[in-house]
Amino acid sequence: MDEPLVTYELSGEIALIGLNRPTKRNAISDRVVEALHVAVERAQVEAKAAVIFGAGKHFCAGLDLAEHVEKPLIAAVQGSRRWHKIFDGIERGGIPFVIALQGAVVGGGFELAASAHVRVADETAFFGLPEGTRGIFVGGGGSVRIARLIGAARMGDMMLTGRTVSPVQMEQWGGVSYVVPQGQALDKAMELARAAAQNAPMSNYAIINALPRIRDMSSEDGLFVESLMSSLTSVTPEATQRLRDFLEKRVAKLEAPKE
Ligand code: 1HE
Repeated sequence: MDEPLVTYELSGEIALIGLNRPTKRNAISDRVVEALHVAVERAQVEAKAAVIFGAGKHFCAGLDLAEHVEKPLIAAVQGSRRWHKIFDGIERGGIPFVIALQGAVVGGGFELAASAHVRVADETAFFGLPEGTRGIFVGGGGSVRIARLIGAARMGDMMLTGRTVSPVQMEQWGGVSYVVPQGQALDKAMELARAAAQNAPMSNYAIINALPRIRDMSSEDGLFVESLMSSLTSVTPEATQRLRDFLEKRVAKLEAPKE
């Protein structure tokens, strides 16, 4: 039997979703993006958080260029809209997605990473947007998500010059939140996903769904929606219990970071 293009495994409350086309550097073909969609939908039902990773030395080489050559215009537009829908299901689904990055995080691979909620890179990771070099443009939501993460000027620089960016630089730009030693991105991503899975599901839902929407609102509308979300989450039985647990000293206090 053929290896699946995307692997899926449930580890306790965490869904592990793996791009599994290492011989093509996990390039995203139409079939890969559909298999990713199935896995993401399944995770929303079965898991409290999910981790996406790429098999092999590279996270993802982006769009499958072999499949893209001479694609009819309408198929290219529809393909891009499909990526939007599927990546939106990650960004604005119901559970936190943590992404583990190594090697190439390129083009559509970077766009996929930008749709997750937490990004962890190991020190082998490098980020590139070679669309300019290839004669195309981003089509997987990057002009919105990557531009908002790192700034349109930096994104434009990467696209125009074809430069690659180190994980340390990307962390300074806000494109990743953690840089870990080689080979440790998946473990760190699992640790973070397990931590996020402990939150009240309603809080996670609010964080995932309200934050990107509030970002797109005026300050006045954003503050109003914040008040609604804040009161909505605080009246859940889970919030009442968690607040009592703290007041009655049944849970650990926050600590200063160790590093
Ligand atoms: C591919 C792809 C791909 C590799 N589509 N087949 N993405 C890019 O412009 C990145 C192009 N790829 C690379 O620059 C390099 O492959 C890597 C730096 C990622 C990895 O290098 P390396 O030396 O480990 O691998 P390789 O020998 O270049 O590639 C191994 C195989 O994967 C080879 O196929 P083979 O049959 O000759 O073995 C490559 O052709 C194949 N391969 N990358 C198809 N991308 C929604 S719009 C998003 C727009 C974009 O994503 S633009 C960015 C496209």
